[in-house]
Amino acid sequence: MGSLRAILKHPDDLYPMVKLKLAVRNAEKQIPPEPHWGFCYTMLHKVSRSFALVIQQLDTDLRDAVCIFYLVLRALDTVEDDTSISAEVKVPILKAFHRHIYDREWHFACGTKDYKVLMDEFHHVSTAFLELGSGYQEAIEDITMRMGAGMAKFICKEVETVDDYDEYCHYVAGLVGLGLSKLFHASGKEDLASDSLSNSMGLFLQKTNIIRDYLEDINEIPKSRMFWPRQIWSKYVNKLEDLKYEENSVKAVQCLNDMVTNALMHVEDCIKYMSALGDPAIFRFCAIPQVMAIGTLALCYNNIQVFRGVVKMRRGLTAKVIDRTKSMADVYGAFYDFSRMLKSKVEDSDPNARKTKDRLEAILKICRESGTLNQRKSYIIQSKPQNHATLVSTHHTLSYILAVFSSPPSVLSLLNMCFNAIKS
Ligand code: IN0
Repeated sequence: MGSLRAILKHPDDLYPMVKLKLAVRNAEKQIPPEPHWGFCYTMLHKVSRSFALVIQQLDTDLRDAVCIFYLVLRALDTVEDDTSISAEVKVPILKAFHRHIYDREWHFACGTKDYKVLMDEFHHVSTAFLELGSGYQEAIEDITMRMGAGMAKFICKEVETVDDYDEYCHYVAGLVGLGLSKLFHASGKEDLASDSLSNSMGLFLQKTNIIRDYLEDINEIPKSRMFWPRQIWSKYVNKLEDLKYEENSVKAVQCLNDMVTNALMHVEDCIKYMSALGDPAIFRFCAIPQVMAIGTLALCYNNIQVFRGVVKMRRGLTAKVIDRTKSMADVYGAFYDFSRMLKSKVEDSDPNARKTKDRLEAILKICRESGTLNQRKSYIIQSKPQNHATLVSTHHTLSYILAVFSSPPSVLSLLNMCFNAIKS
């Protein structure tokens, strides 16, 4: 994003962006002194940016367990994703990964940039893992074992049917949901959620990523990665890569809309899962990625740009979601707004228009029946004139900065802070 233009267009993004920037800066300062924990939290910030902040808001022992779980999964992912490693080398590593986490000596050179550092210095992660409570260790080990085996299965297998697609997403994301539910339960803060609802939480996030990342995955060097199921794309084109060619634009968008409609199937379960959470920090941790996902789907639907470049929510909207997602009422409000935005994009000529609208109507109904919608700040409607919104937002931002600093910063450093929040 990084553009002043986006801020001028959405002036009320400024306040949450500055707030987020300061919160990230503050969280990055709170790195534990022990070298292994220091490495883990520094790495967490490098590989997940804003999500690290939400993890850091969890209570201490759960926070440590989730941090390690996140890094173990990222490491497993790094092995799976590295297209330069042959299947013969990769499969045994994936299958044995749940044992490697107990071995302080183990490491395997792969990945690039921050992920290479994570892999080279994996001993810090295993050292920290061995300090977790046994309930946490067992949950992480069990999920790592099942995920590694599932990933190994799909190394030599294509995603053909919609069932394969659900199975693949179960291994790489649904199991994360099952693992997190176990960690929440082990912390004593939540009842144990059902496997089926936990699975849906992961499937909704992962399917959104797979939809959004079409171009990046198909253009992967040395070998394309293909996660869109043949059963869906073969209704529109002969080869998955044909979707990126301009002459197939109409078919490509129809296929994309079919994929979005498939992902929407999980929303009801996700809402059920979130509404059963009791701890406010765990709730935010779960709800923020879900709201980002429905926002991303709303952006991707009927959008040819998915096949041309990167389609991501603007940074200001991300900051707004992080700032505003605190309660179930906020979740209903966000799902309602983004579903309405999606519905307004459905064209009657789309082959799945009826199905998409039915799914959206079902989501809108759940949100309406929650009885909480009139309390929300809308994500879509710009209710105030731009210049008024700019003034209000600037006032909010300045009041916030003055409130968090014990001695008021100079005008120059104030401007600098706003500029940094927009730029980075
Ligand atoms: C996650 C999930 C996640 C969070 C909370 C509850 C969940 C329940 C079920 C399954 C997953 C759940 O959230 C992260 C979000 C994230 O990493 N965001 C990135 C943005 C991005 O585009 O990468 C950020 O930098 O902010 C997530 O996407 N996944 C994940 C991984 C591990 C854990 Cl412990 C939790 C990845 C995935 C594949 C969707 C499961």
